[in-house]
Amino acid sequence: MVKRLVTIERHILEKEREYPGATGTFTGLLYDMALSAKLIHRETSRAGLLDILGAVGTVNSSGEVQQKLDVFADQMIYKMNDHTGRLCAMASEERESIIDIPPHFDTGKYVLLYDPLDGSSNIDSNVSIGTIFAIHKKVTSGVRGTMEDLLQPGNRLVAAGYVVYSVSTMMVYSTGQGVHGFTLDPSLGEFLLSHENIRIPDKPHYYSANLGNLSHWTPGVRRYAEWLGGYHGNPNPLSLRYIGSMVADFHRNLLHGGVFFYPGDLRKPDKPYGKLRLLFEAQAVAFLAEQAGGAASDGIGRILDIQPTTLHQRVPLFVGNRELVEAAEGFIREYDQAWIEAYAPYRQAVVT
Ligand code: P6P
Repeated sequence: MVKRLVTIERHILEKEREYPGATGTFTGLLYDMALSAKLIHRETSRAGLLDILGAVGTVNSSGEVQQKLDVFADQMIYKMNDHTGRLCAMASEERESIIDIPPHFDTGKYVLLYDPLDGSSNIDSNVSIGTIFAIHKKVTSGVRGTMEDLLQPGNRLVAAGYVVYSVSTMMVYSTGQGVHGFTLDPSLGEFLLSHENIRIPDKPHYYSANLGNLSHWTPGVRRYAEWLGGYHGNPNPLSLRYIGSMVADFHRNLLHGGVFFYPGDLRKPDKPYGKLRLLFEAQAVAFLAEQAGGAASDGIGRILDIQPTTLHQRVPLFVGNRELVEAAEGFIREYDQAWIEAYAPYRQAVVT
């Protein structure tokens, strides 16, 4: 029997019909992300054959060496979205500040924030990498977007998703109506629905963290990591899976149950907030995790309630099964008062 083939375009349209308030603009924006993903897939799947591996000799706004594919992916997403009239502004993890829509193009009522190629340091070892995106509605008056439209808490997101370039290329997104996964069929050039309404399994299997940082972690986070592995009375130890590409690590835990965490620490007392970016990494996976029945915290409270103050601000992240995220908060509350006090000034107003 021929299985019903649902392309991502059809799925988005079907979901749009369920919400008369939704407009074609929003649907078009998700199409554009799917097309960007196909074009980035094409380059990443043959990167070893092109002169597109390696670094370009420049650094991004966070001082990280840019890979040729980073720059390609960033430019691809920008060019797919700068002229559509759907956006009033963009922001990229690879660029310092707001990306204005060129003056000769119309603007729209959405803003797009994206990490074009997360985990790109893994590219030349052929390890999975990903694209992350988040979409907010414009909140300011006037035609063009401003930083205020970008610096919105995740509890106002209208959509978020990622693409994971791996054994197969998958696009996973949510518009607040559940989490849905599509697998790219390269022979058709179509993303086909393969994982409808993803829910994080109640029984977790994995934990994902860089245990190489164990010696730097705070006492509570260290005890939490030991607990996850079966110490401190935990009767259900989890398996450790970590490849240093958040999208791939998160995707595994989304499908099989588990927790990914990248905590803050006191290695540099003036930087207690960890490595991951709130707007380009944490908000999107937090939105998806909650849509799939999970949770996401900075170790103190809900990621989606944090009010951003700068575009590239970093945040500790614990994301996955709700009870595993809440356990992390418990260990931190009990053992990490010094860190909580050091982090407090960086943890801006919580917006509920
Ligand atoms: P570390 C990739 O650079 C990234 O931003 C995430 O995708 C990943 O989870 C993390 O950094 C890996 O960082 O310090 O463990 O190499």
